[in-house]
Amino acid sequence: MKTAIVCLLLTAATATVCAQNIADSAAGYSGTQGLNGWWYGYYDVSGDAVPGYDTTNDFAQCTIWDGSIWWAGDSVWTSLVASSGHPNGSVNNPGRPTREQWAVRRWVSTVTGAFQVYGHIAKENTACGDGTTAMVFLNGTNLLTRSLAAGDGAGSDYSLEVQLQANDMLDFAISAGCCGDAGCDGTTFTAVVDRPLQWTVNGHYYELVRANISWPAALVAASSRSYAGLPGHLAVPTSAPENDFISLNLGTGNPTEFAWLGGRAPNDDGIWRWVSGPESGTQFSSWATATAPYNYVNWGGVEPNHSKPDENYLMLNIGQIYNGLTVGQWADAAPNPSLSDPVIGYLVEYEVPIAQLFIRMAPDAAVVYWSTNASGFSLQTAADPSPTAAWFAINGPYALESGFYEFRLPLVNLLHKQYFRLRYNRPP
Ligand SMILES: [Ca+2]
Ligand SMILES: [Ca+2]
Ligand SMILES: [Ca+2]
Repeated sequence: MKTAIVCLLLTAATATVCAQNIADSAAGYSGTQGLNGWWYGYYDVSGDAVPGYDTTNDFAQCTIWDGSIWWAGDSVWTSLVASSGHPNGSVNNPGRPTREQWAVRRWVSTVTGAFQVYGHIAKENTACGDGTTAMVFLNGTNLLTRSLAAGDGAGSDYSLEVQLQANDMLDFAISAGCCGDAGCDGTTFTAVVDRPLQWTVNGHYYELVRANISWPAALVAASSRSYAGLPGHLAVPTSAPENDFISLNLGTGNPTEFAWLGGRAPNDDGIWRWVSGPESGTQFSSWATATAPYNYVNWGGVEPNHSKPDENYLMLNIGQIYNGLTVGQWADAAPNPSLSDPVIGYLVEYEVPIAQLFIRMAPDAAVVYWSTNASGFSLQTAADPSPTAAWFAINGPYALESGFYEFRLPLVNLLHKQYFRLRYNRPP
């Protein structure tokens, strides 16, 4: 077994952090307050003389540890376990006195810099009640509020890009929801703090996100993330050094662990394409044979062996040697993780957004189209190309086909010369 760990000495902090993981609410859970930076508490809303959640004065520590659960008190439902919590209700609180309390899990930062905070939010008991509300605060500033319907057992992921200083407080709170009914309010709320790792050769950042997720969902989820102002996409290793950086630095060393990459055989014909990032649409493999322009693949053993229907999605071995595949080697997988396709998450690559703009004249329209590795680009037009000209947004709708956005401007709308440009609007 080969494991590789890269340790970063973080500035303005005493901690040396190995690889990307800084904190994990489930893995770091314990019966000791403050261990691993995690604290277990609550906000007694009904007893708060000054309405509103105040990080400094309103967080009270749970005092009862029963061997597996932290409780705010004997007479309330307010409690926390490794991956979930339960609030108390102000209107209906089955079997216990009514009183509004949030369950609050706190992490106190030991690090400084830009980080990702992400996890999953879902209802645990979907049988009754009025739902719950999950919230994230950074030193009391609300970063996220997500209302969960009573029956939302599937829930959803969240990700936040945050700037942290040492001793900053991240609070993950669960309230009884809209109407104070705490029936069936057990709520999954996980939190991971990590720092994507930068490969100095190209400046890109890479991150492993643990999630039980299909390849199509991972493609969307990766594109919704950003880090250091850079948009994310499902990772695309186009060379051996890039693939090595990912597999060595984000490898887990655990048995039976693979992660999604941004490759797919979209037509089920052995023609593999990168379908995320700036390489989107470019072929990289014909069955197991590398193709131009990258001339790089890292299939292992008999892969791609297409042993199941729709085994057309690319996964990377990030664990240990598995069925003859060494760490860093690729295999084709069906879109959903399974025992034979043991995918435990996805790899995100963050890089400077680019877009290429093309214009083609059709008989009835000017067809403006572009490819990009990021959302957040918008099309603009002007009669004068100077920077000070009046540029007008063309708000679409844009068709999206084969990785290209497309907009058709009917010729009758074209007067004289017309110029087009793409603007990147995503906030840093
Ligand atoms: Ca509720
Ligand atoms: Ca890449
Ligand atoms: Ca396979």
